[in-house]
Amino acid sequence: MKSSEKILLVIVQLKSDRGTWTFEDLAAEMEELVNACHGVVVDKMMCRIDQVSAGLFLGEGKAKEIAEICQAKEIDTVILSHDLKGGQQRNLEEVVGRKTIDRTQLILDIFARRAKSQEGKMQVELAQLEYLLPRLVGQGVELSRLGGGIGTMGPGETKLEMDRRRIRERIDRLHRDLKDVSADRSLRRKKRQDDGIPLVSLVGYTNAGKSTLLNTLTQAGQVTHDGLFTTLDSLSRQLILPNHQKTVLSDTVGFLHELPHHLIESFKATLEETSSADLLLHVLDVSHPKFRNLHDSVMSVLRELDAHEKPTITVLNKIDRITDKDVVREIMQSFKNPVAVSALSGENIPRLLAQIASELSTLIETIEVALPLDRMDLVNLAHNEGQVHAIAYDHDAARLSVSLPKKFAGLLQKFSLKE
Ligand SMILES: Nc1nc2c(ncn2[C@@H]2O[C@H](COP(=O)(O)OP(=O)(O)OP(=O)(O)O)[C@@H](O)[C@H]2O)c(=O)[nH]1
Ligand SMILES: [Mg+2]
Repeated sequence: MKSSEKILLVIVQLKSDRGTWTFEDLAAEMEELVNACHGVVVDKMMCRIDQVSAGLFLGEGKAKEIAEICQAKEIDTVILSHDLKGGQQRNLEEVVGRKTIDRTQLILDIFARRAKSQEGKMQVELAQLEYLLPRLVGQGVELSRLGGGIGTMGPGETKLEMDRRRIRERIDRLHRDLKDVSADRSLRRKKRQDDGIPLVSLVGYTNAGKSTLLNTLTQAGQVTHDGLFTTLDSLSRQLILPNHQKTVLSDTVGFLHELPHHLIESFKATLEETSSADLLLHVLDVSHPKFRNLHDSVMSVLRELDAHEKPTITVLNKIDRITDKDVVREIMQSFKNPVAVSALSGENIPRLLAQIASELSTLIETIEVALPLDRMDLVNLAHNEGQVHAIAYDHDAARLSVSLPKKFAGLLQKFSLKE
């Protein structure tokens, strides 16, 4: 594969989405994404669109202008910062005369390059094929008639399947295999819950410092790197808090502004670590000029995972890069449950550990109760909502030791064996 593909970036801003992301912000992020595929951005152009053209997406004049730049600068690939429909992509490619891909395809390409575990590769391939299927014409065509490179490879440098019938079969197969992996994972999770060990999950924008924090807290040896989407597979490690409480801390794939829906769907198994967590550590790189945008993007992915209302600590990271501590204090004002740290230097990590312990202690209570035998509803509740560590029946009561969320513990409190 050509590793120095020459790229023309077309940064699109639609009239409808003139929000908090400026052209410059979008361009900076697109450049990072291209870097992650080892492409070289030779030129970039801005493109404001008031009315999307059904056929070409852009206006005809703009498409011709792109074609001229491609000629003059010997561009290999045109990448749009906005998603295209299949027909628009083909038409645009025709006018431009170069391989033309959209943002989703670029992101999928990065994932395909980075996937290491079997599960990661399956998830990426599934996302790629589901993206591709509605874009094929007839029985199937080359993804791009204009050569390979960025956007055309599956995980592990395999060539993406291009035959419609075989893609369908492959998608079914991947769904089945991923379901098995997900079932394995649920079993392991259930075992941990039964042991009463809370799961603390790192979430955040890609490059926020999640893996660095995992390493600092647990010496996990997770790979860290200044670039986008370094981590794709989840990794869990035991973390013992200063109060000796055992927890499991998990690191997972980072989020991105408007993360393609296909990816979220196919990474559901990996992201279950997030949806089933007892506590989220939302890691935010406060040295990033647009850190508030990054925070909001993460919140919207969490919403999609239905995890946005989970107990959360906002970990304001990379404070070693901010010399004025008043600025840090001011930033702290605007976030829920903030702790400002440097995952790299270790600054304020003890404070974070204390905060984790304090959050967890407010969530779960372990009680010993003797429930009357005519209150099997409460025995069921203990089983369904908590972790029953021990249960014994005698002639008039079921004696249980159970850890469960405080709101349920309250219902059992009057049968407590301790004063
Ligand atoms: N200065 C500074 N750099 C940090 C800090 N934490 C992380 N970094 C750097 O930020 C970059 C990204 O860190 P990672 O830990 O790989 O980030 P991540 O959130 O795991 O990223 P993805 O896996 O891509 O989602 C690396 O170059 C780290 O060394 C910090 O507290 N201070
Ligand atoms: Mg990481």
